[in-house]
Amino acid sequence: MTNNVNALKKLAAQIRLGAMEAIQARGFGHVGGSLSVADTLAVLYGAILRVDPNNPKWPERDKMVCSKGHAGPAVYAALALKGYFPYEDILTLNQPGTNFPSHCDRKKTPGVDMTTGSLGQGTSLAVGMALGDRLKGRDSRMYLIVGDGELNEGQPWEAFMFAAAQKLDNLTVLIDWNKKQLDGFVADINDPQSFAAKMEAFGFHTQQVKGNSVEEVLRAIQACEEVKGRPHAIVLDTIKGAGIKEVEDTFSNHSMTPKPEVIQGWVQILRDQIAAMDGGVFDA
Ligand SMILES: Cc1ncc(C[n+]2csc(CCOP(=O)(O)OP(=O)(O)O)c2C)c(N)n1
Ligand SMILES: [Mg+2]
Repeated sequence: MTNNVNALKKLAAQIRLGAMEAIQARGFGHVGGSLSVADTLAVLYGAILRVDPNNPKWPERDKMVCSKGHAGPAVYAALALKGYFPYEDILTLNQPGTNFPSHCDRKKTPGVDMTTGSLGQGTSLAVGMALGDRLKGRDSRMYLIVGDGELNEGQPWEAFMFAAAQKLDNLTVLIDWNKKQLDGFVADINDPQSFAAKMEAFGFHTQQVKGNSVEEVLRAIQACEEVKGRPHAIVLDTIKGAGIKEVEDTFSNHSMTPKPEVIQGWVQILRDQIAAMDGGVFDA
């Protein structure tokens, strides 16, 4: 665990690299939404989560639900770097018989706390788990990642309302506001206006930060620990495809099938970035 910003930046780059190497091995996958959330995963697994990779089902652990389950490649990279399983395993992403399916599956992958992928359902599940922890008297925290396009669904809003009514202050909702969903801009498809204003109105302690800045995400998550009696929401102002300029600049960057030489180029960019970074080696 580390609070060192340089180490967290490096971990974020390593998560991006892991996600891209896994997608490279399969030939296609969810590139944009894996990259936008890498910094948040680095902060969670590098600095925040009380977990034990040797005992993934430890009941007192903090939990992480990635409701945008298609960001599996980034989640798997974070878990591998944290020490849940060998890094090479994630290179079986989405292959027949793999334990690393395209979308997160708690029955297959150690460290995955909830099966997700059918968008809109993860919030209800995470709220139920957070409530369950409270009823059992555990001091565990729940961190939930939702997509901005995912919030087109009605179900999360029902669960947000319930979480606030229950004063679930062990819940932190991280909204990956990367402005795009599968086939276009969120604002064009079903304009959410301000997520921050909505979450505040629902009764959440709400912050909005630059979500591709590990410093800002770290500070915001730490600030949640000081606020009692309300669930927390952090709107992550991110870029879909963050960290690889060519992907950021590609309009359709949701699920991509890059030519082998193209994805090899992205992998090399990330390897070069990591080699040039100080911040030491991440110590799980
Ligand atoms: C209920 C449901 N409808 C449709 C899909 C197909 N789908 C997968 S990802 C996606 C877009 C999600 O957009 P967003 O939540 O913004 O994710 P991100 O931008 O972070 O990739 C869609 C429509 C799904 N997985 N579940
Ligand atoms: Mg999105």
